[in-house]
Amino acid sequence: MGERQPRAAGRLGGPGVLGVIAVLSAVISAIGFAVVSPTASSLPEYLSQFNEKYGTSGGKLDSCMTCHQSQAASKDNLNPYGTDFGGANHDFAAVEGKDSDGDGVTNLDEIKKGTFPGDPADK
Ligand SMILES: [Ca+2]
Repeated sequence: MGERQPRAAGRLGGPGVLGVIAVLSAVISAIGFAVVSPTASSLPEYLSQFNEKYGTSGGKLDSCMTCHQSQAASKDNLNPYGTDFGGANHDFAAVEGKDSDGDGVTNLDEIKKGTFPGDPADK
């Protein structure tokens, strides 16, 4: 029973590498959180009101893209529907009859059909 196994694992730094990976992923997720949360802070309130009103929760329109031109939502990148909605003091009903993106389909019809009311390429 004189077998001796070289402790190669120690030399390769097994636990050390895992530790570095753990720290790195923690840092990366912290950065991701810091970048994402401020831009999204104002929006979820209206998005949840939208979902509640139209029953769109979990669907395609349950998205920043409903009112913004990108997922990085800010008030500087509102799409035509978001602009109209803001201009109507955030009254959904007030903009239902409009065709904000000018594609010939009213906002309410687009919402019912599950297309973006602020994207003329989607109707
Ligand atoms: Ca439309």
